[in-house]
Amino acid sequence: MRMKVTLLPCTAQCVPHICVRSVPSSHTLPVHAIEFVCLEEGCQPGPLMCCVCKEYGKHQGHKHAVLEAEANQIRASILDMAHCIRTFTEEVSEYSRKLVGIVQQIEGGEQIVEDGVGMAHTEHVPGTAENARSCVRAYFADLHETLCRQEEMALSVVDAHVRERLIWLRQQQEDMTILLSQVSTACLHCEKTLQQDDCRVVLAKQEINRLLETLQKQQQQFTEIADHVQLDAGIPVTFTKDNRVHIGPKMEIRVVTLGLDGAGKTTILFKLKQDEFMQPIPTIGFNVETVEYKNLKFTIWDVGGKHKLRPLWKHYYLNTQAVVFVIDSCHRDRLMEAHSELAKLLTEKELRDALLLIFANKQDVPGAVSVEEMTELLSLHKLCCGRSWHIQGCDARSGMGLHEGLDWLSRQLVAAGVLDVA
Ligand code: G3D
Ligand code: MG
Repeated sequence: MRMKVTLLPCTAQCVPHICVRSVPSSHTLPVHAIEFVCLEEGCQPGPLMCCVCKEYGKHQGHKHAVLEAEANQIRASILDMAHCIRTFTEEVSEYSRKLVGIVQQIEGGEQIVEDGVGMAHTEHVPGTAENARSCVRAYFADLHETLCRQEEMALSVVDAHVRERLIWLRQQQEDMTILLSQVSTACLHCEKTLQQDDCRVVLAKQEINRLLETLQKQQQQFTEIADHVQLDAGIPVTFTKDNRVHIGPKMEIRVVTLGLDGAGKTTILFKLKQDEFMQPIPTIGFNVETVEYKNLKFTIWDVGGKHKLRPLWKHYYLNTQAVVFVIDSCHRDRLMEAHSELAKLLTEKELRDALLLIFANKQDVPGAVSVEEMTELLSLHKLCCGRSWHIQGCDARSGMGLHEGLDWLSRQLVAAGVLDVA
């Protein structure tokens, strides 16, 4: 489209040296039509040009454009800009609309709906805030229900324990009453015999001997029972992390120790039992030992790790609360084999809830793979994702790191703060 062009007069003193000299100051300055636009950077504040200032004046020799063309170009860019502004405005409006929508979705509100007979009525639409609150309430209601159930179960365990204990104690009371009456009958008999004449005393000898023999036996039995039974009214209670109750001074934990052959499983088991004399037997099938540690009593199954024995591992998984997986840290070329055995283990259904303690053993050997490197090389974070696991560097020969590993296990098994494990 061709724009209508008006040629403006040039009011500037475009050629002052000519104009000023040729025209007296009282006269009007010469005016010329504006036909060009100066393109020089320095002339941007006053770019308009007439043919005189183009040839002789302040724009002499400057790059320039024809006024009409330049004005058209500026009009085109203004149109472009207007288009951009429209798009931008639409975008901002759209965003604002979305913000309003999101606020409404969070807050919820009323909605008009039609019922079956075409009657409109308002209905409350819950927002995401309300949904989230309901979700939290449902979660805690469920948790509360689970806790109540667990509390009932724990109380029934305590009640059963108390009932059995009282039955046993009352039985003991009865036994002691009978025993006392037997003893007093015997004493009475002895006293009577003492008061009798010599013939009767001699004739009673056999009976008295039988009586004394029986008394001695009863005394022996009584001493045995009294030595083994701890008469204590205490009922020590411990809670597991899944809120089961354990009654007794020691909580029993079933642990299975697995790993490739030569990783150090048996050495670890023997080291943990170091206070007792142990016959070093090569692991053909398994070793099983009870290790008492703090308030826990670990029954540790050390299962042979040779290739052909590995299919047997699964027979030891049942009721296992923790798996100790031992890795030989100085045998880099067997790490991938260890990784694949561990990966297999973790897919076992029976070990789904078992804790996993990984012993990176033989840390005393120079060049052993560090705990950090092992974690990286075996991708443990990925492999053990979603279960309670811990990797502990150790040296089974000196025992370094073993108790730290057991500490971690006891912390995982016993509900925090319930029992002093120190
Ligand atoms: P396993 O039961 O897992 O098959 P073992 O493994 O306990 O029988 O140990 C295999 C070898 O590794 C043994 O060497 C043992 O002494 C050694 N070993 C175990 N733990 C360590 C450790 O922490 N450091 C070092 N340096 N050696 C360890 P032998 O020579 O007796 O066969
Ligand atoms: Mg062994």
